[in-house]
Amino acid sequence: MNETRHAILEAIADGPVSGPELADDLDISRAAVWKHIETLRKSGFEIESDASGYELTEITAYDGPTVEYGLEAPFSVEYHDSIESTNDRARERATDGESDVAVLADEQVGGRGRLEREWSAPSGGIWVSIISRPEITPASAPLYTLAASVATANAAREAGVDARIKWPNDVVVPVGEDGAYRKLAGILTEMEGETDRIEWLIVGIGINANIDATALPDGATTIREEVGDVDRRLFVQRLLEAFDNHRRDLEGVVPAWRELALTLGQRVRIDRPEGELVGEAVDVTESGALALETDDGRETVAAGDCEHLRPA
Ligand code: BT5
Repeated sequence: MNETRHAILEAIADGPVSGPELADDLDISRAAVWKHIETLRKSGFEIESDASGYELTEITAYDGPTVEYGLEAPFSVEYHDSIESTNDRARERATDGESDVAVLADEQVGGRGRLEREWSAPSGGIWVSIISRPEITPASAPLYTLAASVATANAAREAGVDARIKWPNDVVVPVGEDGAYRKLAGILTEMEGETDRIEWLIVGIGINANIDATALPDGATTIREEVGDVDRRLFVQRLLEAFDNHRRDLEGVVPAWRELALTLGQRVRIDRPEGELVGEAVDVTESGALALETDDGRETVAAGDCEHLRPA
């Protein structure tokens, strides 16, 4: 956000400050103060004004400036009411050389899952794609996906949802005790680079927030369905802050992931290009691969679709 507008918000957040006082403190004209206040109001900051001055009373809007305001992570936020796919837009910005941008949308009309599957993303959800330029090898990139699922699950848990993680990238809500679940969020990581170096990495996170589950495919759940609507602005801020913390401490990601894993201890079937594998999921390795105990011994899988099987 524009620095002057940010300074105005900080000043008027704790009580009324007069226009002349703001103009003096910021070394701008009174007319400029008024213009900035109008711009802020249009961005969704509710600013009251009376004889004692301007006061920030509420932030109701969900958009770029309101998400950036108060965000304790280094991301600039680009917001769209409606977009094809936030991952596609983030790709464009990453290709232009940018980093630490979060592309956010209220609705996606061409949302993508993994392997070109469709992702339903109606208005009311949280659809966000974050650009990073990490100094890690592509082999460690899955840690970014795990970091995003840990950040998502914990943000949902803070909102009161019993969110857990299904390997590798689904945030789910368990149904009963036998490993069944409904899907709350999915993550799509895409990157560009060479064998030993990542140019850019985009983590796309889709969270079914303030949406009726009936608007989504079978097997999906939403935050609305589980606990009622959330303040998406605060939710995204917690999500971006947690993700930023995890990417700065990649060694802590797998231990944090294990704590939330619904998959460990389950009998699973992994569908992968080389063929399917059935066994008990026993651990996740340091690089995020799933370790399975199969009839033929221990196997590790780096990628694939995972299905929880009902106990025999
Ligand atoms: C994923 O794929 O779970 C990754 C989803 C990533 C979405 C985000 S939103 C922001 C960013 N921009 C994008 O365009 N994408 C990312 P996958 O594991 O392949 O799961 C896809 C499958 O989940 C579909 O085939 C459906 O069966 C199901 N599905 C589709 N939409 C869903 C939804 N909203 N909630 C739960 N399940 C859904």
